[in-house]
Amino acid sequence: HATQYLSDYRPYPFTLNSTALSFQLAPDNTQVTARLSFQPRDPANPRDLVLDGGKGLTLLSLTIDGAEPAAEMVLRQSETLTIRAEALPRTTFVLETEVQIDPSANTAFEGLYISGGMFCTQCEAEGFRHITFYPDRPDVMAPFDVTIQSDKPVLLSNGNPVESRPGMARWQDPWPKPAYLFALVAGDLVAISDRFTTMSGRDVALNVWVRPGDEDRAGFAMESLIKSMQWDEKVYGREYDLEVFNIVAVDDFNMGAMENKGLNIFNSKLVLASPETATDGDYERIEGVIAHEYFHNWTGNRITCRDWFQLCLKEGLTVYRDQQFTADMRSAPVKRIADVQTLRARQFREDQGPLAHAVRPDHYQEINNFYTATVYEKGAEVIGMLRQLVGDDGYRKALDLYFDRHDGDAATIEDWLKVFEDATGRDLSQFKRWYTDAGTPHVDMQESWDAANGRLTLTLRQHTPATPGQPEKPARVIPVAVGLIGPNGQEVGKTRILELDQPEQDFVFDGLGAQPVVSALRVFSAPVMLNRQIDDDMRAFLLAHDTDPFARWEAGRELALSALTDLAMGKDAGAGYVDAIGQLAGDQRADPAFRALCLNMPSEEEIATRLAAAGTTPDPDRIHGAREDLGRRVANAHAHLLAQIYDDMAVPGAYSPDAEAAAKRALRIAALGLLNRIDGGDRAEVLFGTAGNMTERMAALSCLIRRGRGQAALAAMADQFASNRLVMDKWFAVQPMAAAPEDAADVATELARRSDFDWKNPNRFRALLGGLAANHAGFHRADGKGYDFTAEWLMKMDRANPQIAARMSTAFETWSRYDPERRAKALNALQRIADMDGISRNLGEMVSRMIA
Ligand code: B3K
Ligand code: ZN
Repeated sequence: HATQYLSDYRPYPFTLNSTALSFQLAPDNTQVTARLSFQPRDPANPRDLVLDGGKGLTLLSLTIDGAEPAAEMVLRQSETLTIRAEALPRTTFVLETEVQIDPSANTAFEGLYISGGMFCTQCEAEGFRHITFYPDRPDVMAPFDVTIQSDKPVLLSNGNPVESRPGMARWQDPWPKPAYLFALVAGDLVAISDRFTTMSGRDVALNVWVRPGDEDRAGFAMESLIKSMQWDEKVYGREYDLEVFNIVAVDDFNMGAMENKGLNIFNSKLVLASPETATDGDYERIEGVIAHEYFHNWTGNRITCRDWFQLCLKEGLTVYRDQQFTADMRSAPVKRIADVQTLRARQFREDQGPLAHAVRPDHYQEINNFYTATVYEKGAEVIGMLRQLVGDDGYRKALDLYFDRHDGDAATIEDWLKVFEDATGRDLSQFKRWYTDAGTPHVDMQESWDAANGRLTLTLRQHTPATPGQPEKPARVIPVAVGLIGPNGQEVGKTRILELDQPEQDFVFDGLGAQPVVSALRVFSAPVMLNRQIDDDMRAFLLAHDTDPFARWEAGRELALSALTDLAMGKDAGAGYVDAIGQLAGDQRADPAFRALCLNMPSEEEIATRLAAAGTTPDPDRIHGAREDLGRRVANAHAHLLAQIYDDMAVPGAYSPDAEAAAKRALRIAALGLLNRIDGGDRAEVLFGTAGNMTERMAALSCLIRRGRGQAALAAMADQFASNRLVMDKWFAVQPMAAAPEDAADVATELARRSDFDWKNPNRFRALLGGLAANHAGFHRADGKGYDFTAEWLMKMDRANPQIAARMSTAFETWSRYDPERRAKALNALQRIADMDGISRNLGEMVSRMIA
């Protein structure tokens, strides 16, 4: 499998003036006619026309300006079709091809496929080449004119509808776009509909299309869409640009959702929600992902990527935008803390192992393997840092210039940084390392206090551990936001952004009356690991007094992590944490969502990552034991308070997914999780039987499983929701996740034998394998059973759906940080995968990077 390099980029030798497609849909024999109007870029230098085209395409006919070229002028190779330069006119010409494809055989869900009887497409990154022969690269853009013939009642494509009668529909998309943004849907669908008037007065028809019977679960998605459209106008001045905006929910989908121009396609789990079937977390994700895909209309579609190495150009920016949106819709501090938790759990973990890569990678074998936490979440962090360095006004100016200068372009990270340089005058050449260099910087902070002169000096040092292919890491620009708190708990001066751009630097604070406590890395101003000398008393002080909510939460987190890592290494610890957490839990003035975040202990995975970063081999069983032990101590110490929180936070009346009610439920559930360690599961049993919403029912179910008394509740739920796939996905996921570590792999093995383990459905497969992988000590069971189970299923899945197999293989990405016995077992499982016959490029690349 060949490696692609960023440095090999060359513009396509032809421009594509227009694309006309015509589909005759049939499940196993769909015919696609493509009329492509090309123009050579440099007529003096004739070039072959190379089109991408997957193995599944059968070429029925090909003409150039209406005439068939000589057979030897057309060359079919396994993934391309080449037309020799000699057969091509020197000016504009029309290439027409007719191909046959078989959507019913498409189990990879890439290109045109069938889900629940409905035709749908997924083209990003390189799926369009499985539909017809085409220059399938993001820098080749054209307006599309699409005709669909089918007996399905609803026929959709990108752009505006121009013609429609029974059996036929025609759509035109005036905005030139790359093939990855193409979409087509044909099915028996119903819509919930609304309208939106844009800031300049254009009227837009909005539809959320679902299967008949699901309409009553689509309302929240529509509300979220309208909020997103309003927000992008208000905050970024960006208006929608077509007559219609369609969203379609499908059951078989490789990821969350896709931003196809004017026709977003969504995994049904990110559209459908009702209080009985969806949790607060599901509602928040739906709102965020609807916004994310909508925001892509400007950051992704109007301005796209020159090549796939630039993926973070659209993804990092769009994640940054959807994070801002959620912060505005809900609580900004709570959102920031949640985003940092995700970043640490997924991106720091990725950066620590063999899959570490730069936000803008410079080589790949399979681009679908790079839709990662690094490209997305760290890509968003990099933008947040840029904003801190240039200020809010600078950010706004730069974004205005970006939209102005690059509308209609396929752009690069260089273009992006240049608009910031031109708008603000700041030199960003060193900052660019955040895009090109992999790895999480470690920042050490030392304080020295000069009492005679009232002067505090902070010495900051940075060091980034080596990552695959990048042994040396030069210093980066790291914005470190610092506040000072006086002994009385009062803030001393304003938060300062220290710009650390050397390996080591001193920052001086003068004119201080008494030694302050330093609140460092406020708002998590940079995606780094901060090491500072600080004792538990100072942490408790920050937890009580810090005015920056992130730093305040972080102080509690640090207390928990230091206790847990000490306990996991057999030391006695935790008393300070148990006290401090009780005070915070009882702090009535604090937002319930914030208190819930503080009550949730760090995950076992996070403890393992922390230990590994400090050079200690994590022991999954001891980590599990330490966390159980500390949780029980917190519950025993504060049983009365927790029980009171549990009762007080019950939300009476009808369920509403709003942030305030969700916050109360979150705190209630956090209290339940702790109490469940000492009440034998009694509260959970009552709650499961009485809760009127899925948020509390799932929490109760998970608690019951943890106490070994989940059987009746599981049976009741399977009975009630047998025909609701999304609920049954939760049912499949929670069992291996909440099982005792020694049972998790057996539970998963048992579930995989069920007839409703429809493993080819990506959601179902992710539920089971992801549920096991989320049970840290269960997946890393010492006898290797977790590894073997996962490896067997990855090999099976790879033959049907390589993207899903590759994605789920990241369960192994940390394998090399464990003890020699586990390492040997994990490596053995990975080696078996690597040796399999006909392994896909997707899984092949992942496994070879992991065992390199
Ligand atoms: N752009 C799509 C992701 C496509 C993934 C292809 N393997 C969804 C999103 O990020 O908005
Ligand atoms: Zn995206």
